[in-house]
Amino acid sequence: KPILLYGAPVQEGSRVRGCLMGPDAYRTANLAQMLETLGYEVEDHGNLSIEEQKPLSHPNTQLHHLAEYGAWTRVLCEAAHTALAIGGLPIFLGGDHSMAAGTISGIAQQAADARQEQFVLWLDAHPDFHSLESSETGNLHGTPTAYFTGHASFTPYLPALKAPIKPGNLCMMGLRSVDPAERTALAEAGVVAHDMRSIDEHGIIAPLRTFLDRVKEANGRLHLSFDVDFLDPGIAPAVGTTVPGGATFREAHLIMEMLHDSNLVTSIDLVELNPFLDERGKTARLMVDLVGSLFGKRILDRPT
Ligand code: DIR
Ligand code: MN
Ligand code: MN
Ligand code: MN
Repeated sequence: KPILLYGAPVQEGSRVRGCLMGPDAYRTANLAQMLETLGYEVEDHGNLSIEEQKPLSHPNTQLHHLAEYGAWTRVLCEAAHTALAIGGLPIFLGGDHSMAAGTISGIAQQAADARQEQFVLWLDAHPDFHSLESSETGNLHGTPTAYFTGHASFTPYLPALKAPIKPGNLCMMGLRSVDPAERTALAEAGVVAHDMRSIDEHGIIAPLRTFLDRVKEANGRLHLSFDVDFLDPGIAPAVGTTVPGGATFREAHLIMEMLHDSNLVTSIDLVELNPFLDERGKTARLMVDLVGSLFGKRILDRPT
């Protein structure tokens, strides 16, 4: 399967500017070349874009860039659906996490066309499970999971959802900043959510294996949505919403290696990289390295 790269220079979902430079930082850090070295065919489809939007208003006056959110969701939904339909493995280079409303709704739609069960692994310090009404900051990158699971209504701002992701098929790991409304909603919806305490207590292997076994059992597909702030800020400073106590270098690589061995990942978002906040490309390079592990880069051969 060829790997298809799509730049999604989305930064309207946050108040911190700089995510629009994310796609080019991945290119500068040699993402495509690294994947080619591992033996993959890679096509860079360049950056997606939206038209200029007229502002939309909403009773929650904190919300900003609602029209842009709708436009990006339409563009990314279409791109994700097409990428899978033509038999590629898309990697969406973000861009803030609001882009996942588009990528994941498009992917879910194509999985439904193919009559396959879609699962999502959400690596993030945040669940991004706000509705338009419950968002306190008004930052729309805090809302995509509530959209693509169908848990909250985003009508008429976002496209009508054709194939929701079942909340039980959405597994979150790394949570350590959850707003009260999100906490209630997550439990009510039945999202599989592992906070950092759970990782401290059980490590990442047991919960990840349980989830991957479920995907395999359902003969399902797995989308990985990887927010840079899943990682500890000490190793990954280039993100607008750092939260202390994130995943370590070793934990992150192990997750990627286990995902590779599972052979279940069929699409990926890399989100929230803000190169303006980086230290000489340190975070971009780490993300590229992690993608290497995800695509089979290993230290030594392992007996099968
Ligand atoms: C917070 C932070 N829950 C909000 N969210 C995110 O703005 O609603 N930070 N996604 O990365
Ligand atoms: Mn996020
Ligand atoms: Mn279709
Ligand atoms: Mn986050």
